[in-house]
Amino acid sequence: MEIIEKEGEMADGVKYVYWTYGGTVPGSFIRTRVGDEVEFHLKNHPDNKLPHNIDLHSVTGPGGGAKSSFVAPGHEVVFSFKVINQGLYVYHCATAPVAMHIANGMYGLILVEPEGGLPPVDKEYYVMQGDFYTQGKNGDQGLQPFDMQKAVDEHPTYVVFNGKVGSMVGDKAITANVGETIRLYVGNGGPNLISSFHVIGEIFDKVYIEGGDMINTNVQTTLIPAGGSAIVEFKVEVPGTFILVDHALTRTFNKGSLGMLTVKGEENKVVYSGTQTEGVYHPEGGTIQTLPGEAATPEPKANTLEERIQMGKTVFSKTCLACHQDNGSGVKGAFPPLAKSDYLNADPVRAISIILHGKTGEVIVNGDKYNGIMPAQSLSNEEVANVLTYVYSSWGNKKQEIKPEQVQKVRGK
Ligand code: HEC
Ligand SMILES: [Cu+2]
Repeated sequence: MEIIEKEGEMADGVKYVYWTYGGTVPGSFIRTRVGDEVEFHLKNHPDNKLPHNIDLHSVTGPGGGAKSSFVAPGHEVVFSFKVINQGLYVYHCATAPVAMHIANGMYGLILVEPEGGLPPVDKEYYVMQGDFYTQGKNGDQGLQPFDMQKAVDEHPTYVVFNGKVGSMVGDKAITANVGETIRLYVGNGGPNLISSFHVIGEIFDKVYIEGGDMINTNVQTTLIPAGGSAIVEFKVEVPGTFILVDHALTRTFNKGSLGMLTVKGEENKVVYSGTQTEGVYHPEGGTIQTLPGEAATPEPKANTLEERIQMGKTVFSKTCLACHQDNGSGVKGAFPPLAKSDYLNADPVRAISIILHGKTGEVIVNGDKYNGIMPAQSLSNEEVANVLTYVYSSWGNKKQEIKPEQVQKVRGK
């Protein structure tokens, strides 16, 4: 294994100097079986600036190998060990300051399979969470140096899977087909945070707790300690996009720990129906009630452009404001702006579709990238027309009226 110190991208426009095992964060996945005798070669690239070493949690011996593997730039060390205990183990650099070496990306996983190997599955993936500390704020552009004080305070700027924001989303998402069983080797490099690992829309059929051989079943969220791991397995029954998160959710939505699993295949309406009916819900004692048999109050309709804008404003305040903000400014890095949005103005049909069907995946709005989740909004054709007309008529957008008939067309597709 070769240690490489190199500049990479933490997030769009945010550069960071990573220290890596094998050029990637996490480092190369090492696969062994109980009883294997491993001869380990650790090389420190001559262009590197620092000495490093490796502590493999699967090694029984002083420092997990750290003592025998200390290596200066331009050198190679060799040591041997026998893997005695099965499990999924973290390895990491243990050169002082250890937390800094880890915070710069020096960790990975080594699997020790039981005799005969783990039971077969259809797909296996490697995911490792880590927390990163930069001198600038989240999203500050350019090369960002490591911030020791933030690390000491345990206030990461980024919390990510596989070394960077967006490493597993969009076309980099992990994939599977309906009916397949997936095994995730999940590790947490830390250095500091504990991960509450969860996949939105899935239940883990099996979890090898903490990477050992005790198996728990039917788990929603599994705890992965800093410097620890878990093996999770689940069968995917329905198609869709499943979101991998640290369920400490501000990390996920504000610091980057979000990944995606895209599952293709046939729908299974028994396992998951999709929305079956959607009706008005008025709890007892609510102000407006329609009794069975009584004609429902017809939805008010806008007759003029003015009325449409007025009514659209009400929908906006109730439905969109929480994310896109009062003046349509959005929240940088999380919710794209609707004010003067080039993306919005370019294509009204697409805008209608986003409101009806929701949106995930990367979008670029006014030059800034966003990669969040907008849930589908359950609004009537009239409401969608009104709210979009309001948005188009506000904040410097290209004025235009959207009619309920246009919304119906997109809905019907
Ligand atoms: C829960 C938060 C949330 C709510 C509520 C929400 N959105 Fe969004 N919206 C988002 C996110 C996040 C994106 C970006 C999605 C992506 O990255 O793929 C987005 C994207 C958009 C876009 C395309 C990008 C742009 O800025 O032009 C439009 C248009 C939009 N939303 C309009 C609306 C309207 C209108 C409403 C109310 C009916 C609404 N949204 C409600 C979160 C939200
Ligand atoms: Cu190191």
